[in-house]
Amino acid sequence: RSPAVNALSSEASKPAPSTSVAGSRLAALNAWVAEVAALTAPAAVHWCDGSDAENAALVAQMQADGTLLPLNPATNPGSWLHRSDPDDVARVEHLTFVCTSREEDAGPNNHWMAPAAAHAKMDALFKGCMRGRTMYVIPYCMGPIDSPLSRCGVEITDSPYVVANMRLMTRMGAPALARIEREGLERAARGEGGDTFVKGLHSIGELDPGRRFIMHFPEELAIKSYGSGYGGNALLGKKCHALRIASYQARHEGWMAEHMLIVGIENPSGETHYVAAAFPSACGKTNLAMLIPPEGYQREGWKVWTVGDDICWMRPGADGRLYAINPEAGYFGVAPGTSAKSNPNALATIDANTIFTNVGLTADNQPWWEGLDNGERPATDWRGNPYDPDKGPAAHPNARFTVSAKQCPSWSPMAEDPQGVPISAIVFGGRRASLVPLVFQARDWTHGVLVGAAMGSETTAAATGAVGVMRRDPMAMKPFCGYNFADYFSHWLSFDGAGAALPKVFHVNWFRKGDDGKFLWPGFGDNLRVLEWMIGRVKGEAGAVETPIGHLPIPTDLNLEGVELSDEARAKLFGFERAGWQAEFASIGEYLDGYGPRMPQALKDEQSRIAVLLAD
Ligand code: SAT
Ligand code: MN
Repeated sequence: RSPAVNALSSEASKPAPSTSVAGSRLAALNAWVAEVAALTAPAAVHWCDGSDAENAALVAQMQADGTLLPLNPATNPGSWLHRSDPDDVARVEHLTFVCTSREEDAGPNNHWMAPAAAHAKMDALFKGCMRGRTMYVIPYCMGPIDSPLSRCGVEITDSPYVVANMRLMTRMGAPALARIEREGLERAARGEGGDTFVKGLHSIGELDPGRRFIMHFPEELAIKSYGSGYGGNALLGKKCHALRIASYQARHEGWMAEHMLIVGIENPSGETHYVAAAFPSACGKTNLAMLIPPEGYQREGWKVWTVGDDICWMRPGADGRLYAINPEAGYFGVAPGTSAKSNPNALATIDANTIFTNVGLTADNQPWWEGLDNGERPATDWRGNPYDPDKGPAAHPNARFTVSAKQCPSWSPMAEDPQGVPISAIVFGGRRASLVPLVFQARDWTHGVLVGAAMGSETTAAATGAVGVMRRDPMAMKPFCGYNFADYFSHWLSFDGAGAALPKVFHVNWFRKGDDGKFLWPGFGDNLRVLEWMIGRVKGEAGAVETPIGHLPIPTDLNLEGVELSDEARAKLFGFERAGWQAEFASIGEYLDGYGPRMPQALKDEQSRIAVLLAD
């Protein structure tokens, strides 16, 4: 029996009204959808148009079957709680694969499987897996619909939760389909083979961690994800497409797909500098992107504009500068720790029309998480059990909110600009309790690439596995680079062409701790002081001292008015610890050597040069 087309909710069980699954003017897309339907055997096929009516029907259906629980309409209008399977709460890096024809193209930074074997393994899982369910076809566009930097994809899924999240996180539905059709028809008219859109196939399957895989086929622009409903594993436009597949595409097409927030800093004269910053998952990208200036800065007229909080696509413009877009349309942020103190803009953003996943609940159905600190108390934990502090936190440490970017009070209208925003500074950073100072500047682009390549950070709850273990996470892309890191660093180095007006590169560490184990830097809004120094450096105005690891400010180079720092804090935040850096550079050298001869010589030379300076 052929599946019904565009049947929602209860209609899914009615007899099929149509024998065709044609929903597009693009034959290649129809053929792929038909092929997937034949494999997965759904009861119905629904092509998503992204309309309000469609969303309302899906939400009603999810409310009816308990996938979404309504939150208090007085405090959280239009908002919902989703409780995931307790074994499905984060990305699964050990089950995530990059399937290139040659293993060395995936690199030691990825798990690899031969494409034919991976397809066979996944197709066996997908066979008949949508029986009795509706299969949703989601055309989406990453980036403004009319931007030349944007790229499209189609995700097929059996999860209405995924549809609702994709609607918030991407430009989804009819406009995206129109772009996909136009690009596909143009390509066909040119007589070229291949697809212009990324094909993502997803099923929640049985949510069995033993039958869960996230497979990427960059050479085919394809993704197959089975057995998880969690964000990074299931919202395929996000990490799977916009980072793993896009990084591979970007390398071949001369652009960059990065795990970076994009923030605009407007000074009192009305001049805005855009900064792109790469931090690993759950290290404060959302907080920096939505920063609220300290009081003194507000009085002077400083403003902060949020362009993106997680992903940045950049390419050189005619003037040699890098121009960036945020490919996403929403935020998939970490809830725990989000408070009126840490991120008031995020709190304002999520006060309506938000999907919360795995947070706790108060007695009157308000969402609750550790660190929210608004005087409310949790009654129910993220699993739906009565809250008992002895049994763990009320919210899962990786509990999330999904919300449209435009609800953010600091949302930048430039996020819709098809040309993107010019980037003045690139910032790398991680969680480092020791050694790494508050901020330093790379001497030049090559040194900056080394600073990014050498990034280290303590692991967080965003992926399953141990938390707080220091690992190398180059450019915060360890889990997301769709090809060999050695080639990725070569690609980064290749931008240093003649006449390029590239951004200045910096490294920050908001997470330096004192002997008592407490953070030495206040962070959050006060991070603007560090951004101001960076912009001063970009303009050739701010001071710094030269050290083997780069240009370091002395405390008087920053505006620290109103910030109280102990002598220990000053010494550690602004100090250069030669012996520690010698050991760090030995470890960086070993790390680069681990990639063998593919590692670009220029990067190894840069490492050796600094190691020699450190030895003096
Ligand atoms: O991977 S997600 O996009 O779900 C969140 C993250 O880890 O950055
Ligand atoms: Mn991320």
